[in-house]
Amino acid sequence: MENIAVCPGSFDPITYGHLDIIKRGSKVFDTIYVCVLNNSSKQPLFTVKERCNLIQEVTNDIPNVVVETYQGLLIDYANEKKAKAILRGLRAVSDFEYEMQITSMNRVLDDKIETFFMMTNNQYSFLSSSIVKEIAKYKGDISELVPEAVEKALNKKFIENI
Ligand code: COD
Repeated sequence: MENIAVCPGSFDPITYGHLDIIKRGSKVFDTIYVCVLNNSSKQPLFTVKERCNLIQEVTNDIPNVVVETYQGLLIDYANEKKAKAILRGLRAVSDFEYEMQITSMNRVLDDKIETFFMMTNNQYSFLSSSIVKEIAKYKGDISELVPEAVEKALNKKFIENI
């Protein structure tokens, strides 16, 4: 039986931290559905389509990764995909409370789907989409933080928004 995982997030935009979790996860699971979902507490900079296109571009070389979007509950999407697992990344203790809350809530909604956590690579433990956007906004160097395609998209976005 195929081991399917969903790697959900806002990915606004995808960073090397996200990409590291997706790459490492792709060695453990047969298929990973990277799904762009709505986080109602965040105001995205990129449209869903832009975010999906960027993820697609930077994961093109990983054959068992599929990029999609979904309007609705993560757990419903995971069931549609027949996923056994939800894959999340953990950076610092500060992530823990939030992750525990959504994991517990997802388990209330469906206790057959397990959430798996992968510790961030030390190199990316400080990295978040918000920090990258902040640095890009003020024209700082983000080349070590995001793939080139994302860097270009961010620079374009901030030029457009001036
Ligand atoms: N290193 C390792 N992991 C990282 C790094 C890094 N540097 N940066 C981010 N990550 C991890 C995050 O910890 C997270 O696990 C994942 O990557 C995605 O991060 P984000 O910030 O892009 O995504 P979130 O946290 O905003 O995603 C939240 C969801 C969109 C998944 C959530 O809101 C959701 O499920 N929405 C759908 C509606 C729903 O089902 N709601 C009920 C939830 S109980």
